[in-house]
Amino acid sequence: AQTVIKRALLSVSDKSGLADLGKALAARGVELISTGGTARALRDAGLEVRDVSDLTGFPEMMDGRVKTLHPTVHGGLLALRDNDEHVAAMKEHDIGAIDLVVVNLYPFEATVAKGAERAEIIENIDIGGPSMVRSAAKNHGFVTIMTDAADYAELLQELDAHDGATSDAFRIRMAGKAYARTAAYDSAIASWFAFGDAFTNPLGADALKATPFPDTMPMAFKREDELRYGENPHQSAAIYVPQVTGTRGVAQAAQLQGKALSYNNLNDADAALELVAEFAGGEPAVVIVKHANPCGVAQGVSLIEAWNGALQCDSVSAFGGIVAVNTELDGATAEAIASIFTEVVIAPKVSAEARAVFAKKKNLRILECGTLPDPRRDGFAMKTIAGGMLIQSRDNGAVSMDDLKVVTKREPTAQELKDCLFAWTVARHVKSNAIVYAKDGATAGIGAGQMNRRDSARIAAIKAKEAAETYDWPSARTVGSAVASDAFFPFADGLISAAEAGATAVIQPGGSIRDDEVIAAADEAGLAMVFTGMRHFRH
Ligand code: 93A
Repeated sequence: AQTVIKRALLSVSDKSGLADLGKALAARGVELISTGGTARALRDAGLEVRDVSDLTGFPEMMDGRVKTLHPTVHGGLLALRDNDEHVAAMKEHDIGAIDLVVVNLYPFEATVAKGAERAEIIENIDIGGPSMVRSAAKNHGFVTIMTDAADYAELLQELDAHDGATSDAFRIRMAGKAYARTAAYDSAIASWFAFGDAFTNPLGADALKATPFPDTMPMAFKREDELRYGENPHQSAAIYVPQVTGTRGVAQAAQLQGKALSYNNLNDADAALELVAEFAGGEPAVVIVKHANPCGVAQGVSLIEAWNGALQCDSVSAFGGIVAVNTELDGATAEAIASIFTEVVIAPKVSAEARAVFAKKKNLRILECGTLPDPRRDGFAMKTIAGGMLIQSRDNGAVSMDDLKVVTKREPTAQELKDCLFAWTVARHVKSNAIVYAKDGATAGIGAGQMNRRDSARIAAIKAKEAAETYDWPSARTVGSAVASDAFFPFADGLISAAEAGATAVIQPGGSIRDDEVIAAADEAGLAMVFTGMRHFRH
């Protein structure tokens, strides 16, 4: 069906492009009908407009809550023009057909995002707008629905190409887009009710603790960017950001320079930032990530010292790495980072000196994230599986000194305990099975992603040995180190491997049915071992 567009109803909160569209429609002989603010904007542009209130015989009332919710409007949108009964009903009730609807909705998402009070947020839940959008889209056989100013130009091209009508294909595409918009809009509202921040949530802070897994998962995300490709060049990818949460992280970081961020860059930068955020407010810290696993982590009295400590853990893997720091990035550290091939650097702040250094490396991607994300925040982690999606709460659990239980004859020394907690902090950010050796606030060896724990322990030790050869150290840094295991040692073999590498202290969750054997092996090797009672699998 090709309906020549004679009457258009325009009702938009975002008035960009409105005057031009109104003029273009009027020039094509289309009658314009509009709500209060939209009508005013069109009149200001010198156009003739009929008020909706004139059409309905009702004034806009209740602070605008009821403007277009009327049979004259919805009958004009929903009537099937080729149905005799519908046409007769239109005639009987003096309802004129509406051929084109241009609507965008009250800015609910933006109102939440700006931290408005609850009453203002509620007032920005649009009722009449989505109703018109849905009516017009349902009747897309006859009615054209426009919900995005970016499509106005194409609409005019359609009218010119089809003698004042639009093509079926265009109306169908715009109808699909319209329902995607109302679906996303209601999702944003539902997510605000479910998880909105503590100040604006209708139930206050406690609502955040209420059952996090509703029967249907309201999640409203909007596309931030299309990415060149996904994990591999034959995959496509995009980045989405949630519309109503206040959490900030890699997705909100400002890119100061460099090539466009890839899917892997973003994934790795996220892993690096989340780990370095564990050291927020502490000594300067550096994390180097490769393939979403840290290959070097260190703290130091200065950032450059931390960089050297992190690099020395595994300088081979650091090639092409993603670097995150927990404090303002200074010029000297920037020089050191820029001296090896690096893909991405992310910092809360990048000093003028550091910027000048990086400016010489045009391709290097530099991100500035402002504040560091809170590692202990609530939230969700999602993963798709064939035919479904797994959702879990974030791994935000943490242990403190008080939670640690010494299980060996020997107590760890104060330094061993410090190294244990450092290794443990890193291990939770390493893919399982994770084994991390640490000494004096730096990782000495990292074993990641193996299918058994003993192999992770051995791989980490091999890397430490190679580092010792590279830097001509008398021994590997694993000698006299603390070793962390993300989950319990199911057998003594992994622990024995760690002892052979020179570890003197162990931190692990405990809880294996063979804990006794593992503890006995630790005692025999003279190790001190603490249990955390908490596991940190990461897959
Ligand atoms: O308050 S509403 O839910 N009730 C309505 O009947 C209604 N009709 C249109 N919101 C309604 N609208 C919305 O008003 C539109 O979706 C649009 O966002 C806005 C345009 O108002 P104005 O023309 O006064 O700027």
